[in-house]
Amino acid sequence: MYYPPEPFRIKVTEPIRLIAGEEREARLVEAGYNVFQLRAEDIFIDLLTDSGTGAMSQEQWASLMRGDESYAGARSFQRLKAAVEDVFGFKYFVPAHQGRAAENILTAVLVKAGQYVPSNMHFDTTDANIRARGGRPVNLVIDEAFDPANLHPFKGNMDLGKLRAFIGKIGAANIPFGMMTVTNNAAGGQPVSMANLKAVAGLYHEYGIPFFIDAARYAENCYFIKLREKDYECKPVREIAREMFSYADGMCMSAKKDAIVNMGGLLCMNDEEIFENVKNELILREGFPTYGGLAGRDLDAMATGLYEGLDESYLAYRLAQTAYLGACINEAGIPTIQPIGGHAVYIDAHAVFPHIPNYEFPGVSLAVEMYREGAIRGSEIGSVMFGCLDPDTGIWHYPKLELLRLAIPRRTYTQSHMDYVVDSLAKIKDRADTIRGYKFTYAPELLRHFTARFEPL
Ligand code: P70
Repeated sequence: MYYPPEPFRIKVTEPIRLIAGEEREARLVEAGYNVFQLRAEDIFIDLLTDSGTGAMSQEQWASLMRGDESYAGARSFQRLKAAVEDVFGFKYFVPAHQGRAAENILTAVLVKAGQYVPSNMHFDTTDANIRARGGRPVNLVIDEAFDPANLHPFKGNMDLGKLRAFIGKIGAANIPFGMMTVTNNAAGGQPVSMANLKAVAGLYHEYGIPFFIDAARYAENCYFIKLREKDYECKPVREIAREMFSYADGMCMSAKKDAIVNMGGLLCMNDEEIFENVKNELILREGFPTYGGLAGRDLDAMATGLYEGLDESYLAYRLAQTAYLGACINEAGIPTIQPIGGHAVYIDAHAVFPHIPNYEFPGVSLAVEMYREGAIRGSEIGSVMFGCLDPDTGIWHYPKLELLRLAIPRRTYTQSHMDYVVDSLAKIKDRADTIRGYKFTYAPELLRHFTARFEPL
């Protein structure tokens, strides 16, 4: 298994400590067995998310010092504007404090109650923001995405037949915009091919439906295109990105992922009227359009991070590190979604605990065991996150996959950290048949994974 040398060396360190097993047990009880409720200092390896948890570079720290905190028209905004125009090529944009803030503004401006927003798969906050406006998120990814062993190189692709049938059934007038999430976070961090994205854009446009990309991990997606799609192997990733965004009418992005900042987001578009409405909504909710809820220094660090996230030696290392963790976990006999995605390894929790049904949350069982075993934190991507009550039928729907995601913060952990995670998982596997499921003691209506509490069965 190949672990690439990191294309950086370490100048600043942050201590982590491994607390004793009995202490971990007590922390789990206090947290209601929801790892979101643990204190970060009680965690040894934190793979809860790759969002906002990456290490900034020396250039980004220098950018923070250059930050211009003027309320309006700051120099830092101009730097960000130049970077956004250069990297994405949209006519208009506003910063937002993170991805869900951009989604909130977009859905506030475009979604009316009862309307539908199709995508390959919406991630948690996008799904919730559409629902919060009375809209219906719809996932139309290819069926291969739900077969963890299937080796399709672009498992994030939209099923074009399903999309055409859906538009035909619902009618374009009930679809304020269509989306694609790149990479597809809800089912394995899997990429979308350029051919598929182009065809999806063509289909939306055939019906006059605006097309927005959820671009949280677009750079990783573009590198997968370079590695896997014919005719792209010699193209610079920056050109691949420009081509990708040229097919869309806009995008929203959590900059906490591929722009490698601790906080930030973007909302871009080509339509002037949408931009005017977005600006007014932004002023009400986030801030003046030249800072959008961020400090000037955050805008500056984002401008620098946008380029670093597209650096090809960084991207090669990034995807190889994730592939290494996945391959070692598989070698220990633990099934994951295949192929290994860009930012995370997704363990098939249902395969690890076949005796735990989806309504007893096998992903929560695995998240708890990882903390118990090694003070490692991962996140459930299964029935807690995506189980939902159908408003029309009153029936509970469960997602097709019960996953435990190990998301790798950017430029943060090394090979020995990854090996430690694999050792801990191997020990859990040895006692898998003794592990039980969980039930809710508290759950809010939307985004319940963040604050739910559980009890072991
Ligand atoms: C993650 C976080 C955020 C996200 C995303 C896509 C494709 C938008 C957003 C919202 C959320 C999360 C999940 C589990 C644990 C912690 C955090 N994804 N679109 O880790 O962006 O968070 O900036 O509002 O993946 O995948 P933002």
